Amino acid sequence: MTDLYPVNPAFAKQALVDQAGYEAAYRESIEQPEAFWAKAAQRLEWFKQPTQIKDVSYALEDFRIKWFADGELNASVNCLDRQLAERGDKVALLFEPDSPDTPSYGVTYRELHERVCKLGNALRNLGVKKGDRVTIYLPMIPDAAVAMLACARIGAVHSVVFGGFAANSIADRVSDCGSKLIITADEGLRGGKKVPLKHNVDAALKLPGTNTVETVLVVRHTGGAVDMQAPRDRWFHDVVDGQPAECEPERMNAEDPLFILYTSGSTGKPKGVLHTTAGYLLWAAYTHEVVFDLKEDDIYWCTADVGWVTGHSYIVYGPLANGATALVFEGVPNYPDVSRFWQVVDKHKVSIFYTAPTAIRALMREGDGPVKQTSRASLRVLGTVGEPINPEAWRWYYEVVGDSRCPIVDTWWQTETGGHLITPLPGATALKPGSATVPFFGVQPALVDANGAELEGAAEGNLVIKDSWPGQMRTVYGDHQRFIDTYFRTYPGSYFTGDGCRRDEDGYYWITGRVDDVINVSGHRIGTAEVESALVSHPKVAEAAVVGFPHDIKGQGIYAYVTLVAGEEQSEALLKELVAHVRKEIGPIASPDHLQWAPGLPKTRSGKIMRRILRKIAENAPDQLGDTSTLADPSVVDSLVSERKVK
Ligand code: 6R9
Repeated sequence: MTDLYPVNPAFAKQALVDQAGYEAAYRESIEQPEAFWAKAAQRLEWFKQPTQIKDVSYALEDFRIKWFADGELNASVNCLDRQLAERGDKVALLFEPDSPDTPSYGVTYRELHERVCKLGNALRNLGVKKGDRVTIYLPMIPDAAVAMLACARIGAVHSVVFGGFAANSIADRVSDCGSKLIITADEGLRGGKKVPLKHNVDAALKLPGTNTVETVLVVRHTGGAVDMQAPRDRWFHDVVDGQPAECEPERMNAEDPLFILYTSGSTGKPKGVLHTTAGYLLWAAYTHEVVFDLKEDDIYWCTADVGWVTGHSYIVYGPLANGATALVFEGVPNYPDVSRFWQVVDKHKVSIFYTAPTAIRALMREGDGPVKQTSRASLRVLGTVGEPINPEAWRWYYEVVGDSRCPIVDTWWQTETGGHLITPLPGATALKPGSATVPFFGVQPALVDANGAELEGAAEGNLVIKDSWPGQMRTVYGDHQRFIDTYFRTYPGSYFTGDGCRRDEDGYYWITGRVDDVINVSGHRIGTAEVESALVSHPKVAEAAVVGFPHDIKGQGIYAYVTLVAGEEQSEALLKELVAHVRKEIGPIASPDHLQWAPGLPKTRSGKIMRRILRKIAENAPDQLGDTSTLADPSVVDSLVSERKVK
């Protein structure tokens, strides 16, 4: 029997949505989607109200996804101008620096509006026009939100690249979307260490395909020395500070692009997930309010980085469209010590706290002491995102961090979905540790078997979503066919999530993890193909195969099998060199946790690598290898098993 944590009646009473409210709204959203979403769209401010609500077909020969197609609006107006009358002096962004010794400060809605307008004007002066792409490669500082919103204001499409990515990954993303301008900083700071952001941009712009970049704006953050190359590189403050504090917002069609965000898939290079303006913004704002039970006085903190979709939807667009106060944290959970998160919660009286299971597991390992030395009395709602949370970590989060007082919303969603799809509502949904529970309004999940047949009742299968929701991605930038093939061809008529899932007898959903060749490392998606191609780009590597394996803290770790070019010697030094090579090619998040020399890889007679077998060896479960008789050379398996060393 699974544990059930019923809704606290006192919480339900003050909540935006209780159980009856959820059930009624969910039913309406499915039975009368047009009426439901027409009403929901009223939470946005429009230049021109939409009259067309939903225009969707998943049929491959007649494919289209459009929401609010004749409406016009501007996302930055919704996040800023709209708040000025009532909330001009309210703190929009509360900045907590990497070091607790550096003063924190708040940026009000009025100040944020001014900063966004000035940058918007500066970008226009530099020739950035509606539809142009701008790459943002910044640390977790308020300027990251300013940069995103300034793009939105003038109709430029932002592409934020996570600060942990290396030069090659920046160059791939810049060249794929043909960015005209990059906004970066001299350096970032994380856990007391400097991240050479400008230096990485310089290296990226030496790589082929990046010559669309005309300007690099550099925020002076740490004051560290950087090379400024005239006329390309300009100090942000030189270009921005003298600009007028008003900037005419671009009138955007609901379906005009808002941003591109690259994410890993099972094949090839990362895909540019493209979100459009109205549907995305509505989804981010609506879910942010209802899922976190947001109230006017909440201090809301999401620990994600703006380089990921969670930072886009739940640090910038959702909270600001709702007029909330969002904390922006530059640092890491264990610096200067493992009590930092809870110290920050106390310092700023955080009431809603949203983080990843990997952080919870890492902090749980440090024991209850660092948590218990803080009060956390301000906390009201806790959230998790990024990967399945194991029930043990869930209970620790609930009992130790939340003092058995705060509901936990385990939010399942993806870069592609724009915002939460399966999630509890804290005043409406009884919780089960490890389950993302039930669908949000308008979301119709289903489970299918390998042949696409829908499974009824309690079952386990592949998770698909049967109809569109406003926050859905609209295309893969520059490759619409790849969008259709990746998500709509496997199970015709449905959106395929790439996740496996179980549904229990109460209709609760339990995500079991990716069913494709994507590894979820600390909540970050890494494609096995990307790591493999980084490894084989090393001159001494002939072939590589990469799989995920269970990892206590990270959820999954990266396990690489490497075959060397004939004549090259295996050595501890080369092993280190290859790990460093992957870090340099992709970034530290893709470092293999384990690298095993493989004189040969298990392949079928047609030459396909049998990853199923490699996964079992990586898991150290050689007794579960299954049928190996179809291999071209079954003996390679024995040698890999005997060479498997547990670290
Ligand atoms: C938001 C985000 C998406 C993948 C997704 C799934 C996993 C995210 C989860 C979860 C179980 C949750 N995932 N949230 N699995 N429970 N609450 O993380 O987007 O980086 O695109 O990753 O993450 O496997 O398919 P993204």
